[in-house]
Amino acid sequence: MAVNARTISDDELFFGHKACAGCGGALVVRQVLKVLGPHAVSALPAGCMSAVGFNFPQLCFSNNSFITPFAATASVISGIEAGLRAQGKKLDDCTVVGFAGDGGTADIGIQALSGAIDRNDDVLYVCYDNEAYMNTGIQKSSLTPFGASTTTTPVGSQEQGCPTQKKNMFEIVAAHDIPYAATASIGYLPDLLRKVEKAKGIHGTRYLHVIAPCPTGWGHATDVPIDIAKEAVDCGLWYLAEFEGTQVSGRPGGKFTLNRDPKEFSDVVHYLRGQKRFRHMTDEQIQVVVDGRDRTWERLRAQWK
Ligand SMILES: Cc1ncc(C[n+]2csc(CCOP(=O)(O)OP(=O)(O)O)c2C)c(N)n1
Repeated sequence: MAVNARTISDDELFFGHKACAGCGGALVVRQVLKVLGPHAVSALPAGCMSAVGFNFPQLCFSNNSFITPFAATASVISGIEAGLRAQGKKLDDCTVVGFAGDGGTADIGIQALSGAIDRNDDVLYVCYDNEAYMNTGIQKSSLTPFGASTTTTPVGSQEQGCPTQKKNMFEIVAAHDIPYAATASIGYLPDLLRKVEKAKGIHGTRYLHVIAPCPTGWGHATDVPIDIAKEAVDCGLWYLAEFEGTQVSGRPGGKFTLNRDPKEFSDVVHYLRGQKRFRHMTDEQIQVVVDGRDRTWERLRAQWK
């Protein structure tokens, strides 16, 4: 039975999935595939997007799409790319794209990703960052922000949420001198779509890191993920930037561009208090967050402007 008949519109490639209401990750997959088109070949590791997208017989991808082992997103897209090239396919027409969560990218998948960038495989890697291992019940990853309550960093007499700072994946990836990398937010969709379009037109490895709120794990209403993702940028806890490596920029070592530099940040406390995972945070913990933000922006403004 053709269960994936294209009933919505021809550019919708990811629909009918079983993601929670308001899932930011699902929006990332849907929007990126819209730009890449039906010949894109995608691969997704264990994580929410494969769990909600491949429920046989209700398969929710209209393009060719694969599930990979948890650690192997970048290895699998490298293999698909090699296979397509061996068949004489032009990768301009069929972008090979991986979609992985923050755990699948910054923890277990980082070795495969680093290897793909080192080989400059002709693939696009998209990390939808919901800041924890959501599919298995909200465990801390290395991209969980300081203070966030998760099931492995609970709040109680001994612990006050996540004790570590969010790892800076964008700059780790840029340090490989990758042809193109960018950060994005579902709160700034036109910026995200522009970056996907740009990545599509570049050969070699490309990386997009998109902040994607998760109402279930972050503890906010299902109709506000876009607002929360926008607020993350506006209050300065997430920045929108691009990196063009030597191959693209022509500048040895590459070039960073800050896409948005708010004159004034919106209120961090408002951002934190709007999410259950941060509601326990003390004034001291909030000050750590604000000081970290200010130090980051001082560095960005001094180096990238
Ligand atoms: C080798 C291995 N270890 C653990 C798991 C269990 N597992 C499946 S999905 C998942 C969480 C994935 O988290 P993340 O990559 O952040 O994506 P999200 O679920 O948030 O979309 C885990 C731990 C697995 N499938 N394979």
